[in-house]
Amino acid sequence: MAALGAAGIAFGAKVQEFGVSVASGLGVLLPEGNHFRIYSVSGTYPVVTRDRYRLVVDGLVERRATFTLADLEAMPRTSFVRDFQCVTGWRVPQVHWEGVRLSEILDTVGVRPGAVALSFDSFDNTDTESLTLSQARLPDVIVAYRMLGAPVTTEHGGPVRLYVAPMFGYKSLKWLSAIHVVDQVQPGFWERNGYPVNGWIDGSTGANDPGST
Ligand SMILES: Nc1nc2c(c(=O)[nH]1)N[C@H]1C(S)=C(S)[C@@H](COP(=O)(O)O)O[C@H]1N2
Ligand SMILES: [Mo]
Repeated sequence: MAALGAAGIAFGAKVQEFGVSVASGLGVLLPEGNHFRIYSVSGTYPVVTRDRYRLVVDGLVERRATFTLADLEAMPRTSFVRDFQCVTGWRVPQVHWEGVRLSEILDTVGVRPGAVALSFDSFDNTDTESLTLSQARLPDVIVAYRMLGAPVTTEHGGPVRLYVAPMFGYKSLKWLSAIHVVDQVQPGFWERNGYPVNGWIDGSTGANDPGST
């Protein structure tokens, strides 16, 4: 197992576009607003090169693992087209996503009895996220390395970000560094700041989500 340190991570000094660009209410879609806003709650873009990228998966697993980008790309890949929707109201229609299903990663490491949730860390050392195991196993919840028809850019959370298609954008953690399999849901950054832990876009339980093709 490769140890993951701060090596290889440089922080680009810039950009903060945090919650200020759209002041509309929940679910209000602005016709002129269908482009991505680049968010970073840390105020920085962690720059992780493709060569140095590592994803650690640990906690309640049979086999703790560290995945390189090549490891992830060698796993069964899935791709689909979905809208991306921020809880503040902006939405980008028909975004192409590609990566490996989170369920595939969980099956690779083996989930131990007693596990109920996942906690996600970012290379920004600030944002965090959570999903229950059953949410994580939905077919359109992926560890994404391509987006918009190209490798995920640094601004969008590359080389690797989470994409949780049935939920609002805040669940799609950028600059994904680690997945911890845990015995209870640990609300992430946005949830501790007031967003729902279960960020379903349609307000349902997600049971009717058609999944990906
Ligand atoms: N690490 C990190 N991930 C993050 C965020 C963030 O600030 N930091 N913002 C979230 C929110 S609220 C949204 S809407 C999307 C925005 O994705 P984008 O920056 O690629 O447009 O990223 C999500 N993931
Ligand atoms: Mo968001």
